[in-house]
Amino acid sequence: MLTIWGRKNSSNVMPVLWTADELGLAYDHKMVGGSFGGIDTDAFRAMNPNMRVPVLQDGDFVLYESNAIVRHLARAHGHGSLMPDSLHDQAHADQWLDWHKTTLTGPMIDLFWRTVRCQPDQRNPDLIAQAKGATEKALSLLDAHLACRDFMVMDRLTIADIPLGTLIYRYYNIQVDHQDFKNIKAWYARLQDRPAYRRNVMIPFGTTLAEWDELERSLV
Ligand SMILES: N[C@@H](CCC(=O)N[C@@H](CS)C(=O)NCC(=O)O)C(=O)O
Repeated sequence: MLTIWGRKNSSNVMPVLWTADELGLAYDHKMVGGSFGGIDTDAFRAMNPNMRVPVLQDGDFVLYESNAIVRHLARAHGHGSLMPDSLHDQAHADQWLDWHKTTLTGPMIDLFWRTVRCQPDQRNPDLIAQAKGATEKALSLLDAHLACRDFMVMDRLTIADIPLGTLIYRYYNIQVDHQDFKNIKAWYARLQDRPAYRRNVMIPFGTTLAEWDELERSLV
């Protein structure tokens, strides 16, 4: 039996839960990290010395790094669905998974921490504007890529859509003015048609640190 470790409101855990759900996998879920704790233990450190979620455990096999877990689940269970068939499509999916981590995640998470996960009196409008500008610079490129396709790679949902689709929910639910990205919006609507996206990604996170904490406590 697979075990997925990590709190449901983490943008790194969500892609793993969404992938497992799309593939119809059975798994045991351990809500650890954040206010749930459980990652500062010898047992958890033995699985992930970074003391970060998510972690996938399958008997003696243990894997950390969210995008590596998404790739592994799709390789093991998702040929013909989440894992593209051809080497070229697989390479393009890898390209977008790397782009997600190296280009979009930094500014997007910066924007998130400077708005939602920051005490209201500590918010710095200049730094928020800077993070929003950097996020939208990256998103302009994503919008251009989506101009002539329905999904990131191929004509169906693949692993390339999953971590990026997770961050897009964050972007549209942070209380800032949103740039009018027509192609991203259409793709986001396509993702929202999927029950597994709604179940695993569209989890309200509030607009303030107090709301974030309260919503985290209400997760089961
Ligand atoms: N590169 C790692 C980053 C993992 C990470 O930073 N996870 C955060 C949650 S988003 C974490 O574990 N924070 C500590 C906590 O939740 O207690 C991955 O993609 O898996």
